Amino acid sequence: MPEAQPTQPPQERLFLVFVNTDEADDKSLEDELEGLVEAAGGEVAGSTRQRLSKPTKATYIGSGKVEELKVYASETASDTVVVDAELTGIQIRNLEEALGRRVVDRTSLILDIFAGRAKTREGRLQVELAQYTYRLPRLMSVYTKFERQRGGIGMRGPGETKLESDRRMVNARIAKLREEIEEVKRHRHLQRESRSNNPVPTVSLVGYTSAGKSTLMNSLTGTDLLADAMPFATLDPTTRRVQTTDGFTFFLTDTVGFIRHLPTQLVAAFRATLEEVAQADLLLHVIDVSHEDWEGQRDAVLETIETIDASGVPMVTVFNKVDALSDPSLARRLVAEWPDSVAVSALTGSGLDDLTAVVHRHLRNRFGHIEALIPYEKSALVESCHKFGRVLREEYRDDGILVVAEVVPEWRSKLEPYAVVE
Ligand SMILES: Nc1nc2c(ncn2[C@@H]2O[C@H](COP(=O)(O)OP(=O)(O)OP(=O)(O)O)[C@@H](O)[C@H]2O)c(=O)[nH]1
Ligand SMILES: [Mg+2]
Repeated sequence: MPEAQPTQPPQERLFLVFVNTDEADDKSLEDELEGLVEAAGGEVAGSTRQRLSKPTKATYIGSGKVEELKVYASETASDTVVVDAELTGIQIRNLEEALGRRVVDRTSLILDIFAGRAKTREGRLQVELAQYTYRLPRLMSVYTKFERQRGGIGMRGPGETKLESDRRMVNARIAKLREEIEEVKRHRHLQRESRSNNPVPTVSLVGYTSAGKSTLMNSLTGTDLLADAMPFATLDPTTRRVQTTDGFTFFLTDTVGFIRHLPTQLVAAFRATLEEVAQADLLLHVIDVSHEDWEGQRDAVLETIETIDASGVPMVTVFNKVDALSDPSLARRLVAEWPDSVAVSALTGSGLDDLTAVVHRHLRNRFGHIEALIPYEKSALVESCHKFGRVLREEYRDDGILVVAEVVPEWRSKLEPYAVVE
């Protein structure tokens, strides 16, 4: 008997609908959606474009386009249709009925990738919460037709409809997830508090997905994090200590990348993770300057930074992938034009010394100057000044230890009671 060959399950074939893109101008937006489909484990079967000044309520895209799409989808043997927009439950249901196949929007596609990537408990909880909050308002339309069919002899009277019980279940699950995330968050706060007793400054990498954040983290700290051209290679945050050549140390965090139209449910669910970003002392905004639409990506990141209330955190702009630039002078021009920016290649390591110098300069600025007379029984405070700041003068007197130092604000406030007022 011939042995059965192990076979890969066939990949789901997806047909894409780009909305308001132009092949000539928006190639990178279209490539981005294709990248998302591949990251979700699907195969692109084909695509079409739709110009829309105003989406229709029933099907988002126009009725003529729906007919056209039906033909394309069956000609290409597509299992699923992806619309590069956020659809309502009613639009999804109507499109699925008209096309006879599953319909997925941009948000569900991104949520799907996240669901496949989340590894830590917190990451999984956050993704599940995002999925439920996305689905809850869409449950209604899934059951509307079904509910209509249910009414009738023998079906009347008290009792819960399927929709009501499903909704109740989802709401209960959402409440439970929120509670669990709260619990993880409390634990994090405790960790953060213990870190503020040990106030090494923190720096967060932010940037568009695939900008090179993890590659930069690997080069700066010698970690071996996954760096991949696939969007959302990183989901769960990683923090490592970095020591510069002149002995200055800081914590560097690599975290989830941003994308245009990042689903709001995802931003809300990832609040705990993103709060870390908002509380950093400095952000390193990594930009893939070799990407044709790096300016659009930069703007999307700046918008997200605002949504997570991190726009008050000082930021250094890191123009990455300069090794891949066809015009190498671009990097020089950008650095000259943008304050607080550096040009690097996370891959080859060029410019990394400039980067650590800029980081050092920034973090030094946030150190406060203090002159204090510390009683001998509190001499541990002097030790801390050495550890977490720079001691400029140290004098052992009869009445205590006179210290002139530059320290981070947390320590400055601890020394304040002993400050020497001139
Ligand atoms: N040529 C070149 N490629 C780079 C450079 N930095 C990163 N890359 C490549 O860009 C791709 C994405 O890099 P990652 O480090 O995974 O990007 P990321 O910002 O962490 O992306 P996400 O985790 O998905 O948000 C990988 O294929 C890297 O090898 C660089 O300086 N030059
Ligand atoms: Mg990464």
